[in-house]
Amino acid sequence: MKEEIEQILAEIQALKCQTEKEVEEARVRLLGKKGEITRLFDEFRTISPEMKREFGQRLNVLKKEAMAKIDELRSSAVSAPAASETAFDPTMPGDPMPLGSRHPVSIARQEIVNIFRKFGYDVAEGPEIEDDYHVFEALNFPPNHPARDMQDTFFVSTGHVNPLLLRTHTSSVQVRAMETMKLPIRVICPGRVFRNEAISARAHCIFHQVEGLYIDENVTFADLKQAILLFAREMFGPDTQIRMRPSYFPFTEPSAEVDVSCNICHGKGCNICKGTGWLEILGCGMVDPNVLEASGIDSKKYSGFAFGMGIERIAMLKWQVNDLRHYFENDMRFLREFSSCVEG
Ligand code: 2U9
Repeated sequence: MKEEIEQILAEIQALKCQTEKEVEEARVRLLGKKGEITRLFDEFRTISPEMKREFGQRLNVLKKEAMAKIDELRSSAVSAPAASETAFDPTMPGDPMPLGSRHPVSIARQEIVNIFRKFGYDVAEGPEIEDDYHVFEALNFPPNHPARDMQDTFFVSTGHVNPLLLRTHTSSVQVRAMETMKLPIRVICPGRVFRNEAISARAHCIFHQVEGLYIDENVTFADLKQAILLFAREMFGPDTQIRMRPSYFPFTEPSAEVDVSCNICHGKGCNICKGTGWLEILGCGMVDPNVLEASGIDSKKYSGFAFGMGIERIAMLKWQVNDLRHYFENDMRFLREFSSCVEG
């Protein structure tokens, strides 16, 4: 028995295993029900009491050594790779990659821009962080106009003559176009704008606009009305009617707000148009001579019209979405509704 114990001890010390499976096999061979150490314990029961004292201690040491070695080997062994890892088949087709879809605001912007491109307008973009001059001063806003108030505008820097701010409309892009482009100008400016507004179903502090500007000799209000009518019919259908209501903006004179006939009830009155048969879509007007002169354009020779619309509002009317906040929350259930929309 002594030699056997010495031999198993040497075997334990030399034992090496790579995988968890090999460790388990070694454990069964040494300590399992029919293992070598278990067999020695069985033999131990049959030996004389004098020998028991000597071999009892040796056997206990052997068992402890074996258990410690198995624990040590188990903690360093690598687990066997899963069947799926070993059976990788490079000829199998890959997992399908789910494709996203265009955001409805992006679809509506593209549709509006494409309509005006067809009419011969160029597309211009400009900075979202602007200066007071391009957002307010060049557009005939008096110094104390409420839009300049911190309640309405997000200022990036204050205390300067020409502070930096987040543009509240894309009109600043048209001002830059007037400064840099040769006349006549026909330009459309899509972009993101920022207003210090409480978020609700009808208002948001970030939204998107498309504004347009046309300056040439002899541009009249009749040209403006025709451009808006053609746009409305392209956007909302060939039977669409428009009506203009007088309005006021610092940068246009005269100014108007434009409604289109309700494309849901066709003028009969429904809850989308609140029973009126009309839906407001944009504001417009003849560019104020002060605005032309501020950018160095001779207002005696040239005249122009301008218009502006909120893209979210157009998209709400087009797809009958009743809460503006849907456009900003990125709820997949909402976005998926537009996956089959193709812009015109
Ligand atoms: C220049 C001269 C004139 C752009 C215009 C509007 C009328 C207008 C609003 C509609 C809803 C903005 O998104 S909204 O809140 N816009 O009503 N915008 S005329 O007039 C300009 C722009 C640039 C140089």
